Amino acid sequence: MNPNKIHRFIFYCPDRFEPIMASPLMSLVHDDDRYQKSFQLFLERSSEHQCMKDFIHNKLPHILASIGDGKSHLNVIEVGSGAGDIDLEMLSELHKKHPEVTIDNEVVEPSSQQLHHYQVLVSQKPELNYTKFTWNKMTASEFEENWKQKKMTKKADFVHMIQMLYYVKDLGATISFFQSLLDKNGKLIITLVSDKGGWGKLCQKYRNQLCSTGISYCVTTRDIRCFLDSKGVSYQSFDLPSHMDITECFTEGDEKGELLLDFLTEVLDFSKTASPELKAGVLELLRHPDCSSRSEDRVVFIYNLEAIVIDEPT
Ligand code: SAH
Ligand code: HSM
Repeated sequence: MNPNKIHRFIFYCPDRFEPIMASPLMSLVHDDDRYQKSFQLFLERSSEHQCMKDFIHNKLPHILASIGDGKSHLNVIEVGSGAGDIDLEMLSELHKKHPEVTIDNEVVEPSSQQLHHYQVLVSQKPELNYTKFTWNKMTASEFEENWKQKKMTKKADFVHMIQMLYYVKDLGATISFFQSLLDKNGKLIITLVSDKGGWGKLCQKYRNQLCSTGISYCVTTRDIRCFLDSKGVSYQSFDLPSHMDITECFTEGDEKGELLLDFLTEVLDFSKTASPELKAGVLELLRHPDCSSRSEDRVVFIYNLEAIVIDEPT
């Protein structure tokens, strides 16, 4: 076997089985400080959190209406919460829909910085007294291991994984585990970038080069849909159009542009470590009219998120 060929990630779409070559590129998520910096800048330059909030306020209330089956207590699991801003918006919609219930909230987040920000946010909101938070500083797979080791029998009414499945090795096994925790009428919500739009095109064209860093993967909701279809799991899906100002990416040596490129490619120090061909190809794709629009002197990357809603296992 060629040692340079590695299969680290299990893809579920039929066109995705060719082996991935080992690469000298490092995954951005390896370096928590730089990941958080580039994620923060990405949030400032993109409409991502706004489009998530639109989904949360306009669609989520209907999705959450049927959960709980009349119970006075709900269990929630949030995986890859980041600093918790999106999670708390969701919690607040859940509370509005079910104002009488108390909530147990398991937060699963491996970054201590992010977990700390989330804890500070919660400490500033005494109105959250209907919720008990359990802080799990760990990855999704460590959480699964712990859960199984402790032989937990608790069921969840609402599980969500917002923009985090890029960082798990086995997408299908992770989804199946969290879906298996759902109680009657429970819901699992996943969001990722969609195969439609600029990010999908970037993943499709450069998956082999960018995916070989071993810890983060070019996955889109197409991979989720392929997996769910193969298992006969039904789901609802919502398109969430978003955009990001990537103008700075095209100024050689621009510090912010480099941070944004790291986030777009998920590669640590992409500008300094990628081959000149890969860098030129990625930049060309990013500014191609299929992926971006020009407005005045700005280059705006157009992409979609997709939210996939899965019910309890049948
Ligand atoms: N859900 C938040 C954060 C998304 S960024 C939001 O939408 O704003 C992705 C998050 O996943 C980061 O906070 C990162 O620390 C976390 N993460 C990375 N690897 C993970 C893993 N294996 N399991 C769970 N979370 C992970
Ligand atoms: N590859 C990471 C894509 C992303 N993460 C978008 C959050 N938003």
